[in-house]
Amino acid sequence: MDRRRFLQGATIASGVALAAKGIAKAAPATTAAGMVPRVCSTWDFGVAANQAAWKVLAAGGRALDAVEQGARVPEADLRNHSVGRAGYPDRDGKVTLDASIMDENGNCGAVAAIEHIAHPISVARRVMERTPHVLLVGDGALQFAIEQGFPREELLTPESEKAWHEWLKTAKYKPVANSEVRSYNAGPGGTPGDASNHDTIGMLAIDAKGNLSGACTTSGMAWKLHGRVGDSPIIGAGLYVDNDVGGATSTGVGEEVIRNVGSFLVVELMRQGRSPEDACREAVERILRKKPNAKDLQVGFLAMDKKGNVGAWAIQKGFSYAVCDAAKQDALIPGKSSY
Ligand code: SD4
Repeated sequence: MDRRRFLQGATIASGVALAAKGIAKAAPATTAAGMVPRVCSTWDFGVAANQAAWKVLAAGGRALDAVEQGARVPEADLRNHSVGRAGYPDRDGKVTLDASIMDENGNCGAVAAIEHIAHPISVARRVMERTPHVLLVGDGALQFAIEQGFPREELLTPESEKAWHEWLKTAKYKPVANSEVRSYNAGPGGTPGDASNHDTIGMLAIDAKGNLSGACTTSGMAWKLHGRVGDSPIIGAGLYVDNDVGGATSTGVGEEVIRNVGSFLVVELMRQGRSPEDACREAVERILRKKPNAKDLQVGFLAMDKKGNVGAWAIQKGFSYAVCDAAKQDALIPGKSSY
């Protein structure tokens, strides 16, 4: 059945892609059910990712297809050293990627520490739709991806390799807050030494039927120990969606998010009546209460509730998130923060 459902999904997705070409702007601002199709995602690079997702939503497509298509944009972007191809490697020079996806029915799939596959978000979706499992890791995830027809590729670009060699000169591991914003703005040929560490794309969408889905994909913390897995592929930590309540995703130092099961916490706080922003703030403050010196790190949460309201909160200034709907397709919003 999984195969049948997947094939149906593929047919719908390609129909959506065709339809999207012509009518992206014709999307309803609200649907008959009063729902507002909308997509949001973390960091500046979320703007371009949202626009790809919006094409799916604008054509009446499913939020799940939207977040997959959106997440694939930074995965393919060579200027982005924290997601997908061109992601900075671990301390051994290996690019290992983490990704997760979750749909409106509570189905989820993830891959962790996968090498040589440029679009881990799509492998995560295959794990969800074609296996009885939730998470595949390392060589097993790569083997599954190859069996599924994903090409095996070298993901370490000359620029990333150069940055790694620079890092090896001191080989200090110290996560830097908001690093990717600086490196991304530097563009191709920008100073790689400036862009030490991280920044994930987490994306949440609500479609015209009022269904929510989310995706999260990253190369994790640059220069990490080989085999280190962050929050992004851990359902409940880096991503969580409950179609009755809302969804949440995170970016920043994954260890702090995992310790507090951050995204699940944000959704549960929304279930208790908190707004998305308030829920994100409380999750950040819980991290800070449990570990006050986490104030020197960055963690940001982004949430969307069942009505499509979006909110975010981060430990430190510098976090940003992008929101896209029928009214405005390129909004970039500075995240509020505790410090
Ligand atoms: C991780 N949360 O692997 C990811 C990295 C990240 O902003 O988002 N950095 O811990």
